[in-house]
Amino acid sequence: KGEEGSTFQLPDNFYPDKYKSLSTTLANRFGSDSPSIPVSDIALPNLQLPMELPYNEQFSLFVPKHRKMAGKLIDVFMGMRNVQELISICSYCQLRINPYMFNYCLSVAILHRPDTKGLDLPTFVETFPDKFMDPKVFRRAREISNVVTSGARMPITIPINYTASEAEPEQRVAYFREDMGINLHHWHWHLVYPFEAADRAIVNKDRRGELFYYMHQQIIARYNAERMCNNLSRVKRFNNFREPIEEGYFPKLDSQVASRAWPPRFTGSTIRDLDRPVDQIRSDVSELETWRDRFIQAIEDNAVILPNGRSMQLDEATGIDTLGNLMESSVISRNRPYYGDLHNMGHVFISYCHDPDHRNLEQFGVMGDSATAMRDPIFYRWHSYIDDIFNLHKSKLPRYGDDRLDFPGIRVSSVSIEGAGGANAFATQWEQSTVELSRGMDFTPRGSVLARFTHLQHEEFNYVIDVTNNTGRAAMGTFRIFIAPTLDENGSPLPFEDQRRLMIELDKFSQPLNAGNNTVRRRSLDSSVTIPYERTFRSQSDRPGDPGSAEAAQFDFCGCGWPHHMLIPKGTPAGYPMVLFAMVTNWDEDRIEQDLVGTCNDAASYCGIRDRLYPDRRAMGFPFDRPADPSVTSLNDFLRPNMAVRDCTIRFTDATRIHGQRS
Ligand code: CUO
Repeated sequence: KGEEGSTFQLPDNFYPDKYKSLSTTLANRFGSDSPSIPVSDIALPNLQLPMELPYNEQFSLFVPKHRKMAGKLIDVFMGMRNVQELISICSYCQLRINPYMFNYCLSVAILHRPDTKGLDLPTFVETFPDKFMDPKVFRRAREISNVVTSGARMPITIPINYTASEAEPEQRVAYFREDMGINLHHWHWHLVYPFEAADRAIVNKDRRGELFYYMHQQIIARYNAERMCNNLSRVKRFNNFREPIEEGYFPKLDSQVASRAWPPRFTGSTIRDLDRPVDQIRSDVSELETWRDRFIQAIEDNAVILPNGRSMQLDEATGIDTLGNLMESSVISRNRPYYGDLHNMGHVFISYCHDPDHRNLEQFGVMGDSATAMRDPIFYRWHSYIDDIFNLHKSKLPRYGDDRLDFPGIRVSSVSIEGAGGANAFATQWEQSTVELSRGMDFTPRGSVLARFTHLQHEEFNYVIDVTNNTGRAAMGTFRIFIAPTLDENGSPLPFEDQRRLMIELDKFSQPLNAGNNTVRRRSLDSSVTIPYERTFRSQSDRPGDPGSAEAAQFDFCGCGWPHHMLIPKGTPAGYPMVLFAMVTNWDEDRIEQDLVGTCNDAASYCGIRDRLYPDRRAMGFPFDRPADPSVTSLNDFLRPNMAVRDCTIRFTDATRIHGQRS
């Protein structure tokens, strides 16, 4: 059994509960209508490597051995000749392969196989809710599903602040770190951009390394704004690997698969040399430092050393992409043996600092899993450091001159917002939403079990941008909208160089401009960085159309995207000052010619577009991706006629409403 070349036949109706959602989705769509799944005889591929991970262990994309196992399993799923075979191999795998790894690899395969495109991936929070919420919920779910009939069940409420008390200052931004939508976005991003697969096309996506840099840079910019709204200073980068980590983190998550609590990290922990035979990890902290030094050397030399000893120049257009792939690293790194695996192994070192030699038989902490890493304050310190290194490269690039910044004949006379918050004021508050738990429990409750949780929300608004087109004919503009804090932690105006790194992309879109005056209105809901609320937290009852219908498939098409409810930072009750920035560039110079019919592209800024080129020719983060001319000391110095700014505030109201019951 399990040997290469042998065949197997499984009974129908074989799925254990843990896999139900993903596997039945596949079978419902392509198999029969009945819950039983036809299993065909197939030649069994070699699954020895993926089967080495015990069934009840945690699985981490960042652990090299796990990554290799997953790469192999992805290859197996990708290699099945048709969906029938894929279903068959799934049914063979699911009692034998670790559920987390199975779910990850099957998700990657479904996203990348031509014959499963458009298939509904059940939201990960429903499949593995234990990665996203307080385990007390599951105990309660068990209780109520035994005693209360499904129609009479009230949602189980998850408190918003349950991982630390107010004595921990970092807790002020726990609503951001522990937000389900943010963690789901991060999980999905890494699903769309896997590190390893034999089919290089899965890994080698257009500007993948650059997007790794940019998407995580934006997370840091957003987190810093969030911190500043909460009277915390900008995040301190984790650049000295020998220094104790000040921030502790106690995740209060249980793994249902491993039947274990996720390990905490105590205040003052230090990363230590790793020697964990069980994970085939043996690496010293000094190795991390060596990779770091080589990486920085490459930036200083503006060239990467290739395995054959030659060097490859880093150019202005693609240097950041090369560095991103080298840093992450993925199998498309130009020289993994030399530059190593800096970013991923940073996650690994941090996530094992409580048990570096496995003497206590402990698993990794939340930093070891892309679905949970963003809960931990150290995630932001690590990625802030990574971002600083990328910024060294960006700082060496030529400054943008008039030729790159101007749009001759186009003048943006004003930008503003209109909405329920009042003129140029964003309004935020708490909101409660529900998520379905019944699919992801380790028992099968009869009927629905809902968890109610609290998250940040903003009032929707419109951007209003007045543009004069003096070119004498119609033009097409690319609108680029950002927002940033205006004052530093001490209340002094932020210098341009600091402020540009805090710029949060809110939207980017193209729009025709008639000759003469134009007033462009754009809805916040249409943002190019977010996915709609319903896609982040969809539950069966929210879903339009019949499961498996074309309508449902389109709706579920892709889960990557910043959650819309987190578009705007929290602000403060008094109104936190921010500056809104709008720029119009020449679409003829920015555009990428490609067919976007049927693609999921509503969060393209942070996620790209599936199977397509990144839809903007400019550097990601343009025009703030690099320092400006030294004469520019403030944002006002930077402005051109085709740009405009507006001072705004974000006013937070400490009240909670139920989603769908808008005030
Ligand atoms: Cu997304 Cu470090 O890459 O977590």
